[in-house]
Amino acid sequence: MARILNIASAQMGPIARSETRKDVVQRLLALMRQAKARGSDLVVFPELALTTFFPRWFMTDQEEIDSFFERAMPGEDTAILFETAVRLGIGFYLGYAELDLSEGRARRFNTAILVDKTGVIVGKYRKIHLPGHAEHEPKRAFQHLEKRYFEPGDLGFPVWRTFGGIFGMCICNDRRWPETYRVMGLQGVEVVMLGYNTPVGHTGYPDVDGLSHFHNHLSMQAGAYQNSTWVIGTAKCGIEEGSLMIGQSAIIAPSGEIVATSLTLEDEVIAAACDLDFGRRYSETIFNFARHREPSNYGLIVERKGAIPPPA
Ligand code: CDV
Repeated sequence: MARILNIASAQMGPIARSETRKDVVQRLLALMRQAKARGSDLVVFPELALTTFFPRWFMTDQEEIDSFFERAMPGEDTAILFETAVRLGIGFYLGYAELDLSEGRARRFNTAILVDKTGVIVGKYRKIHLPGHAEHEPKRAFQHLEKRYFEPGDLGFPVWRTFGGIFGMCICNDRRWPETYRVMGLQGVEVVMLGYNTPVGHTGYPDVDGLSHFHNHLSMQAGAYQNSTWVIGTAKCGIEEGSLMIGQSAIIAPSGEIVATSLTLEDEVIAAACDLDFGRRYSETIFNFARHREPSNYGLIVERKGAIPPPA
């Protein structure tokens, strides 16, 4: 029997700092209803989807910083997302800032959860590749302080058997690293979901920053093709508190082809019927890992962090 799953990507336009959780959750609910109206089984929301992208600001007041974090999921303001998902019969991926107190100290992560159609959290992922910097850099127009506000995720890159397939998650900058997809590819992943906030002007090199849109699709398309998996990438975008962030949310097939992409920099739903067996054309031929990979030659990938050129 064909395993066709209709998956939506629910892009969000900017979230102002003044918007409350309740305001934002109303927007998420509207997007969830649109996704359901298009026949979707699962909707993928962006990274840090409940607040403005706060790592753009240097803050020292811990109370102020923690106002962007969730202490519980579902919490008071987010419970309605879970209830509505159950009522509509739709699952969702949601990114948020997580404040975890379970180990006797405050730990802060950039987190995503996967919720099934019964409202159960079936998977949690904590962002591993944290971009940016930890200290204030006054020369930057916008800070990118993910290394200050979050610690690297401690859950690895697991996959989950759910929605009739094998699902994995990552978050934003993770999509640029081949290791992200390959670790999930080696667990037979069929759908990788990810949300992102990608400000243009991050590197300060105009030629590099001018290619932000190209690099967005390049990395997701490569990850999909090289690992025989669907990739669903969802942006939060537009001009948010003066910072321009790219859109281009995309649903990408295991062929590496984009089957749907957003047109705006606003709240917008795109959807596609994803055949979860489509990747087998690739995983059983050109990317048959068991037949063609040569791991004994790949040791440096896990042994070495930074590049060390040979002696001159
Ligand atoms: N939120 C992110 O991880 N953003 C990064 C930017 C800073 C380059 C990204 O990789 O899109």
